[in-house]
Amino acid sequence: KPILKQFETLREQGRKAFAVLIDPDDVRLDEFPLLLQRAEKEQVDYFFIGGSLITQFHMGDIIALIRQHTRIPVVLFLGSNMHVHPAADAVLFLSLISGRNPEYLIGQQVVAAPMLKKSGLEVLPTGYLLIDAGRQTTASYISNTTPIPNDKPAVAACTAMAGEMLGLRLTYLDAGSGALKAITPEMIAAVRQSVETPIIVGGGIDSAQKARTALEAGADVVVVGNGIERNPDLLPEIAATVRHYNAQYA
Ligand code: 1GP
Repeated sequence: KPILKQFETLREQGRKAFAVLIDPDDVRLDEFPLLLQRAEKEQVDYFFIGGSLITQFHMGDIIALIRQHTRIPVVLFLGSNMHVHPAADAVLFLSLISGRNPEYLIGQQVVAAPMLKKSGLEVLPTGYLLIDAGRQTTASYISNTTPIPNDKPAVAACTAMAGEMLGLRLTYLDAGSGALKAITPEMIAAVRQSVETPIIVGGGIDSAQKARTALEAGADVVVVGNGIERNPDLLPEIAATVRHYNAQYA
């Protein structure tokens, strides 16, 4: 089933999904299979792979290991179209609609379009909103954009609405990797009320409680990267939180 359809079904049915973000730069290939076995056992729904900066060239090895150890779909989440890899299943085709830098609104996308068309990857048109994280993140530095203030849910809601009206099919609220503050439930709820698209939430989710708060506020998919890198036990904890939520409400 196409991944966009899977996300839309989550939203329709009130079910939730858990995506583990793999930053290729932080992967130690010898330890990686252990994480993969754990992810498979805990029924992680997606791997997102990417980062604003990628300095190591082993994306292909990482995807090959994922295929070897799991059946979990691989979604590229790229800071640059230089990092497209055809062995993945899909790519979040991000337009950074919280920013006012044309390069990340449409410039990069023009350059990537012909390559993506040939790649056979499923392209997921995504309105990408960077939210202030309590400190400057790599994503806002590299994109040279100002994130939406953390305490302005209406700005996020109107931005998401405009993205949906422009035809973007997913909304990604991101406080950026290693955020000090996760996105507030007020902001997630405001976006939820304003758009019909599935909502992906990530950045600074480093506890099962924060994941649960995001799900209850209206996130359809929670994304966790750094938290699991720092504490691998967080993976089963968040997986259990998502399963529990689905058993209770879906
Ligand atoms: C960042 O949404 C992701 O783009 C996840 O962030 O690494 O802080 O979990 P963390």
